[in-house]
Amino acid sequence: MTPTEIIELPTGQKVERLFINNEFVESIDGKRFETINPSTGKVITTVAEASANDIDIAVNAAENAFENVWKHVSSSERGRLLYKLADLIRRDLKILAAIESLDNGKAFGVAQVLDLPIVIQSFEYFAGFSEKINGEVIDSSDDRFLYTRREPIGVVGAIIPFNFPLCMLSWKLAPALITGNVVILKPAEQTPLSALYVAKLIKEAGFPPGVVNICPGWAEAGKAIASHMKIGKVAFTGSTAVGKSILRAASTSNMKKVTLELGGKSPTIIFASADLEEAVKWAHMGIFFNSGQCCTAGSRVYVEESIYDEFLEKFKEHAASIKVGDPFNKETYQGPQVSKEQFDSVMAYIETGKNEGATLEMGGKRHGDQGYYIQPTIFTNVNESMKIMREEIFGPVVAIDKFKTVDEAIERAHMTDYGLAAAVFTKDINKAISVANKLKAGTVWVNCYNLTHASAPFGGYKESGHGRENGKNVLDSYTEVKTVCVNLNVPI
Ligand code: TXE
Repeated sequence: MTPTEIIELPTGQKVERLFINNEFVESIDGKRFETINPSTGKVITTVAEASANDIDIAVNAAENAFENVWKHVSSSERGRLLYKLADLIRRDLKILAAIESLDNGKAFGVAQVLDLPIVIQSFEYFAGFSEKINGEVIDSSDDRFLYTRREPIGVVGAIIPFNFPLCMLSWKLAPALITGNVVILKPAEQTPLSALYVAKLIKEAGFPPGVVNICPGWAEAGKAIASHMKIGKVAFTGSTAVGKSILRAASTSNMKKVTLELGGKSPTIIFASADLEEAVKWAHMGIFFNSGQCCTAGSRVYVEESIYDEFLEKFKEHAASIKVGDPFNKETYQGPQVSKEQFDSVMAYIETGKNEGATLEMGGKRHGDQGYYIQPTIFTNVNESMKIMREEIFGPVVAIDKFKTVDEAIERAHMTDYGLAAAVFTKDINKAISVANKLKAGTVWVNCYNLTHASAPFGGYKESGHGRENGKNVLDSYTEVKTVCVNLNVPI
């Protein structure tokens, strides 16, 4: 069975259109765009492209669904629908993992055991909040009765990137739906296919028409969401530059609420007291997982001077053992970059690193002769004035340097505009906790990397974002709190 057949398998029906009101429809102007297989550079298929007009139609469908149907659906029923969707995703896990690999290039084996379980976990975790999202009674004075209600915002927008198409979809849809909102979701232009397959499952699960609308498209569709007057909240994951433009669009339109999960330049700090084998393994996962296309990528590794040489040797050995290649090959760990643009951008950073005077220890070249593969690449002799130490590269490129003291490690870790994640490796628990407490990052991993859970808040300090996703706190960003004040100072 080829991956393309897998996409068409379950019903034989074509899904590469906009999903509005539980129907797959062409865009108003009939425009379509190509989605490319990054392993070969060849077109997989074409997909309907949403314009601002299509977003408007989707918003009206969503608003109608909210006012006339979804608002009146009980919290327990919303939870049941999310559990049902999770079950359908579990049933079709292999199909979804295959679509994800085909469109994004990530290893099929990894998508099966990491991406898809995260998606299911997200829907089930948030389904568990059904009937548990409550207001409170506030004890004030005898002449007043005060209580709060947690109400849905209404129509919310979600704009997601190419690196984890299904995980990002679930992180946005699940909290939005359990809190009673309706959604317009725009997948990334590079990876629209898995979201459209989920659209089919949403219909099959029994969500009423208009509750979830999925509109593939480019920046125009994203801008239309960010500036739409009827959208009350937008959740975005992507670049910091676009995140800033979304904040501007929100402020000049209807002051919609905004949560942003943006880029990073995360430091990994490895102390001499670390278990070296473990540190090598996790630091490796920190940067090379998902071909380096992770917002949390541990792209700056700082190693305590006394173990630097040994660490570097082992890290290089490990990197040399990475199987780069066809995502559908069982042995593959690292697939291609998602697109020609991303490939070119990462290769340009590698050239910059060389020109800036960093030492290219390993890699630095294209892998193979077709598709967008890049060799695992290691730079040493780096400093924070270099572009490769300041900017998000979003590829399998790591910079490794040595440090002498704890203070130096923390100071250099902070030499970035970002603050999404960081990692600390040591067997000294006191050192681990005190360094973790000092680091300005939304997540600090100790003796591990990239482990997320639906229950753990995720987001960034500084230019890595606004607000948090996951965990129970995210529910606040999808609800309005209403205070009701009843005057008891009346004759009875
Ligand atoms: O991101 P964009 P791109 C970083 C990473 C990467 C770089 C560029 O460094 O190399 O961003 O990637 C939509 N208004 N991250 O170009 O442009 C777009 O269609 C509204 C980090 O893919 O930010 C897509 O759906 N929406 C990151 C989404 O925004 C707009 C993940 C992300 O695209 C828009 C991805 C606009 N003006 C990239 N312009 C992370 N945090 O994990 C584009 N979009």
